[in-house]
Amino acid sequence: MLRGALGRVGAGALGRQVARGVMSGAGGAPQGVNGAVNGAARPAPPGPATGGRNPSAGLTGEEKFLFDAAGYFVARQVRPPHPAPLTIVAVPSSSSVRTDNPLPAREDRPSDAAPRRRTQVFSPAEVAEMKAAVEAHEAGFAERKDGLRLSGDSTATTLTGDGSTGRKDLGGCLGWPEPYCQPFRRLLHHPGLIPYIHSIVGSGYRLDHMPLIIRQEKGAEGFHLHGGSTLENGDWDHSLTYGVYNGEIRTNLLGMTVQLTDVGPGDGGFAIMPGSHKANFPCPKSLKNMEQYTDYLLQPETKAGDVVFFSEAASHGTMAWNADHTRTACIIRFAPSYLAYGRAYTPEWSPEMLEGMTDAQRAVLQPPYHERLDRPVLNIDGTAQEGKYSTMKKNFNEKVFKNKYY
Ligand SMILES: O=C(O)CCC(=O)C(=O)O
Repeated sequence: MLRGALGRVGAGALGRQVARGVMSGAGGAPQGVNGAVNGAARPAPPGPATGGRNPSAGLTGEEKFLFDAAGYFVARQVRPPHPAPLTIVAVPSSSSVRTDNPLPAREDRPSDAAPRRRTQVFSPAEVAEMKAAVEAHEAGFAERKDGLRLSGDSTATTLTGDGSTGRKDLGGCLGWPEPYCQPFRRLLHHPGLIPYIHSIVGSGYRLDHMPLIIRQEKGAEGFHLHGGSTLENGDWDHSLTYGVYNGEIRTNLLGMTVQLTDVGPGDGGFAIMPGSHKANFPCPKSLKNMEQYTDYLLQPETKAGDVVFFSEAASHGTMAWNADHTRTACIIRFAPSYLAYGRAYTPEWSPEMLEGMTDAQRAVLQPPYHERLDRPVLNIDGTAQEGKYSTMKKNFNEKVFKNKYY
């Protein structure tokens, strides 16, 4: 969809602005948006009310609105059967302000909202399993020191923490020996997560970055704001494009952080500048460094087992850790089937990672290529579906290209 839009407007500055308007459009006016791109308005697609399309169908109407408006969404551990108030925690520089933001109760669910089939994301037992696996690999944590510190030249303790304790990173969890790899391999296709990932990066989604276990002890530095829609020189960072087209949400890189410990108001940890996935100007250094306007930053309050989904097009990062307990989280990035940002997939994922993986897990590890081209993909229920190329097609390609695929 993005390619189509860009192809029509070209890659010049004007085209870019028009395309950005398209990609930033909030789904509410697809007709006008199409008109802006094509020069001719297209009729609106049949909406769910008429039994037609149901874009981003794995998200409820509330989730779609919030993800599109804010650039992130917290999937809570326990989801009640009916829409419930959503708690948003704003963290100004000095103190925490908690704002309860009740959504209107609805007797009738909107027809475009998916049924609330996810009653829980990660149970305490699943969290305990992940934590035990991390503890078994404790010795592998590497602390970021000196030039590897993530707070850069910031002068703000909101980011630098005590000035010496670094964030600790641990990788390789998908290739850990049995049974430790299992709880992390399940993150690739957990039934409570697939509807979100399908709805935000599309069917055929793929693992883009290697999963990373993040640890912050008391006083540990955070990570300056990064990602974002606009490069430092003001150019559009199209590698991290976020957009809505005909009501369908897409982001080129989706961050997913599984919280393995509780994060209270003012504790620190993951933070995001809500709405910045649609920003048109580079994020100034003083903001990236959390030296100014930290009251605009949002550090969500989460429980162990909650999952934060965010568009990498939003400026996001990590606040220094203030709480007595240690923060542990697992961050994973997913991309649409045909895109890659990271390069760990090439020439191949590591053999330890691939060994013993199920078809469903291997489907998520496919390299970038279009879903149409014989790609194994995950169904919404977590089962894997084989590619759909016919033998006739493969034989023909073999004849023409000396390869089953072009
Ligand atoms: O601390 C977090 O949850 C976010 C970390 C992050 O964005 C990163 O490591 O790229």
